[in-house]
Amino acid sequence: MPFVPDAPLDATKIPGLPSAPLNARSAFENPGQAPPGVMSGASNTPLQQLHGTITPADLHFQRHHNGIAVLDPARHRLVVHGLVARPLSISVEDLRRFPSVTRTCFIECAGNGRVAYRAPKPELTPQDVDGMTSNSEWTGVPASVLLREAGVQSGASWVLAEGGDAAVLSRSIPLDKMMDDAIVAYAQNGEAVRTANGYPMRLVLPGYEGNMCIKWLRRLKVIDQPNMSRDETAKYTDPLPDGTSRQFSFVMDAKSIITSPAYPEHLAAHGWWPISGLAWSGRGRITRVDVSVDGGASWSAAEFEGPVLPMAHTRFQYMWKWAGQTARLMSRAVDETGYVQPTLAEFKRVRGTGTDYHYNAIRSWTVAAHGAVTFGG
Ligand SMILES: Nc1nc2c(c(=O)[nH]1)N[C@H]1C(S)=C(S)[C@@H](COP(=O)(O)O)O[C@H]1N2
Ligand SMILES: [Mo]
Repeated sequence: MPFVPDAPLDATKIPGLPSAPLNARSAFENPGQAPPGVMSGASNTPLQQLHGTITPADLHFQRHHNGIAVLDPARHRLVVHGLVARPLSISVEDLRRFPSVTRTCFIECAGNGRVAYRAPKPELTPQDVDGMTSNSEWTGVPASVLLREAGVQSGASWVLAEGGDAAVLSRSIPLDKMMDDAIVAYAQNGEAVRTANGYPMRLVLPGYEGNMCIKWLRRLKVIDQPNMSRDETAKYTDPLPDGTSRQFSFVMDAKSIITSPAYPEHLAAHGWWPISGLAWSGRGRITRVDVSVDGGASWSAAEFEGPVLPMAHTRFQYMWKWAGQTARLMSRAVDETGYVQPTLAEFKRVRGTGTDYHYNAIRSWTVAAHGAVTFGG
């Protein structure tokens, strides 16, 4: 348990605390991931407790298929091989000697939103609804630099990325994406990547489904066709109502969620309330977010609160004067390609009930006349 000091009645009358090796979160703030202790599953980010756009590293969601791997950076190697002129075996030290890049982007699990779509109920928090998306500043080496160092041979078109965890998770990534903006990241929000997020190195593919952002990265194999790994065949494929399936649906479509007011908040008084939330798109920048307080009958443009970066969480805000009526709050994101976040009815028509990934329909929160806020409605 961290030391929790009592707040003095008047902090100007006694000296403050001495410094500590780690500047801990205020003892009055207690955000946490949920559920804790999962072996093979997901720990969601408490979106309702965050401000701005960056997810603190210790609150970045975690999704692991067979536990959190603990890798010794002194022994870890990233092997680059396959259709290359010069196979490489790169240590963590070697990786840090290459020229680096830093960029902010979201990572969203392809299954984010599943519970709210499949089993909606009023008592869902933003963390429950959409807590498998997080936004970090990632630092590392462009995958293109490593692939050029290895010398990609003609005829190559895909790269198999593999993790060194007990899941040995592997995915095939189009070579074009790897050469465009993929990063082999060793740092997250200014410090080494957290253990659960792939220490000592992970793949970051801006805008692509989280599953492809291989953590604990140990191998990049240049190949001339997709590997057809378990996670790109048996999983991460979407059955459609017409009996066909969507496979290789890499890019995350535009989406948004209101994080406040949301369950379990309770509006204590009539008057002005900021409707605040996050919007993001795997296809580029968010260009507009509309907010409705009447269940989609009418919409108003929200403001952007901070940086609007491509493939990154964007914070929107809309000041709402609540007069005590029952209200249904919704947000609708539009990205720079002109793509508009679909309504739930549209989404259901196109994707059906068997769909298992890429849930980006518009969601709602209901504010009751007494101020209680619940999911859906
Ligand atoms: N090696 C490995 N990489 C992995 C996973 C894994 O279990 N093992 N999970 C994937 C999934 S499903 C997602 S959504 C993202 C989650 O990244 P995060 O835990 O850093 O949020 O990592 C991906 N990379
Ligand atoms: Mo995922």
